[in-house]
Amino acid sequence: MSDAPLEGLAVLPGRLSAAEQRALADEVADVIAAAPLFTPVMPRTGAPFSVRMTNCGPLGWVADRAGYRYQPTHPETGDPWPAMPQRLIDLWSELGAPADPETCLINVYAPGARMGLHQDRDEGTFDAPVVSVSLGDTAVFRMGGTTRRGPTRSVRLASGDVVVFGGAARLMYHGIDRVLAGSSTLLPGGGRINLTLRRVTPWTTPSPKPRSSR
Ligand code: MD3
Ligand code: FE
Repeated sequence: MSDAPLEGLAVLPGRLSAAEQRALADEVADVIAAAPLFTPVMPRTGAPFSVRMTNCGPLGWVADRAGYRYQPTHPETGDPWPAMPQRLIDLWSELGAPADPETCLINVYAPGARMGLHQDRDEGTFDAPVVSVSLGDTAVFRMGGTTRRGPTRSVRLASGDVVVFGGAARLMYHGIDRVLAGSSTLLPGGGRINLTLRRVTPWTTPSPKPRSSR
């Protein structure tokens, strides 16, 4: 079996400047103030994630005893998710992703938080890439193939790094082994924030305007 990186994976180290990271971290703090972090739990067992989450954009990912799903409102406040910061919409389109992103999932890693190896399959389309933006402390990111077994490799994701998971990489297994405390001063109190931009529903490409015959 080949251990070449999956087709459709693009790692962009330092894609965001220090100033862009600062501005984005401030906008994310505003989102969290309006849509408080919640602790997702595993369906059925109710075991809590160590990562806390919130969302912005028209839809947001939630996890409770009933399952994993996207919904238009915050699970605790019932409010619609805050608007997606324009700079995230712009980043998404600069990376060549289609239509507009429908959600930005905000994962907050306090020291010691991690995320086990998993596949992201709750979206109604896998045709669009997932775009990940890392802020704050460096993460040890583990990525495998499109089946649970087989070789994995580990990559460090630092503040300002952006990763595009398109093509075959869209369905790769991945997780966060650990976060390196003290590796960044971006976030007050340390820790790490990961943003993932996604399409949840299929989009239709506008059909060409019929050309007038005269
Ligand atoms: C590959 N987040 O939110 S980012 C997730 O750092 C998630 O918080 C991790 O896994 C984090 O689902 C990893 C990298 C990532 C995110 C989403 C992906 C890789 C992905 C979706 C499909 C394929
Ligand atoms: Fe994931």
